[in-house]
Amino acid sequence: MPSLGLGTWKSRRGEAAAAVKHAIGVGYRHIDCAPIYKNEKEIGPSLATAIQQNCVSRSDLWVTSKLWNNAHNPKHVRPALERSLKDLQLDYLDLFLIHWPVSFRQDIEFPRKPEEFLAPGEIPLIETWGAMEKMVKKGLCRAIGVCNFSLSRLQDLYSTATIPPAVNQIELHPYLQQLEMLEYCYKNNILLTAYSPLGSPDRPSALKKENEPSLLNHPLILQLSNKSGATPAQVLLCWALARQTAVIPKSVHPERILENFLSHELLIDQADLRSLDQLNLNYRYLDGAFFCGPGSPYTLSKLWSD
Ligand code: NDP
Ligand code: 1BO
Repeated sequence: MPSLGLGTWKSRRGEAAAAVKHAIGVGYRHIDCAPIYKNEKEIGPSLATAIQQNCVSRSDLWVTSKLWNNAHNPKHVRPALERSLKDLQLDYLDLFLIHWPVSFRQDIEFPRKPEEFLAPGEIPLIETWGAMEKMVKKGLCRAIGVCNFSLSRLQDLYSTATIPPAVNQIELHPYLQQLEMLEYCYKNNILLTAYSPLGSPDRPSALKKENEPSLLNHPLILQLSNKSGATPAQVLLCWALARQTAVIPKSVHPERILENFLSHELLIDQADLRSLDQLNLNYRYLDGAFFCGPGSPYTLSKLWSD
């Protein structure tokens, strides 16, 4: 999996297609998608055109998509994957991920009432996983993995799966370093992909807390940016890459798409990068509280606790 990819959450219609086209043009070979981002239909033609015009071959491109929370029933897995394939205009995905360990009723895209959730365990995730394994055998995806799995949930899956998870895509940045997870995944050959590596500043305000700490403006990051000549975003991306995680910054601006991509060529002093390790706050920008409101069968402590 190419270690630096383009994120597409919040890339709006009218922006996502151009962002993907530009990204491929400057050298990205990894695009992170999901049906809940509501832009796979727009991204599909950009991928198809890039392949048809020989900007990139399909085999050099890594496309990830995800199974949304209302399709955990094993019988819904294949139709959901086929829908993403159709929208993305692909024959297979390189990576298919369970988006969250949280299940909804099939007719619900985003629950507003407690009864629209399925209780934890009502569809055991190992059964969803079994259906994902079948998708690999059918050739509809090359690899399967998960997102937002706590360490204990990942260990459970790893010990029971026939095909072990290839990837856990989780929030990772200097304020949320997840060292135990990093060590476990490294030892067990599971890749970690860092999402929200810049602090996800364009999240809708309903998903933001008051007085969130800013990553891009942290004095130490600005200091390292001045010292190295890299931009603050590049410092954060270099930090993620130095930890041997993949990283998928989102941007719809051509100059930032290029700036972010160039991170993997920058040589920032490793000791300077390691100085960011002191910034850990165990702080989540995307803590999943939107799944854990009053009456929900999900709680933050169960979602993340190990
Ligand atoms: P990021 O941390 O990537 O931040 C994106 C924001 O940073 C946008 O506002 C973007 O603005 C801005 N930005 C991008 N590049 C720069 C730069 N060089 N300088 C300054 N600002 C910049 O947040 P995301 O939450 O989007 O995470 C990245 C991707 O990870 C998502 O898009 C998605 O693909 C994936 N993800 C997966 C999740 C999961 O549950 N599996 C959860 C969250 C994210 P602009 O676009 O205007 O340039
Ligand atoms: C609900 C947010 C999903 C981002 O991947």
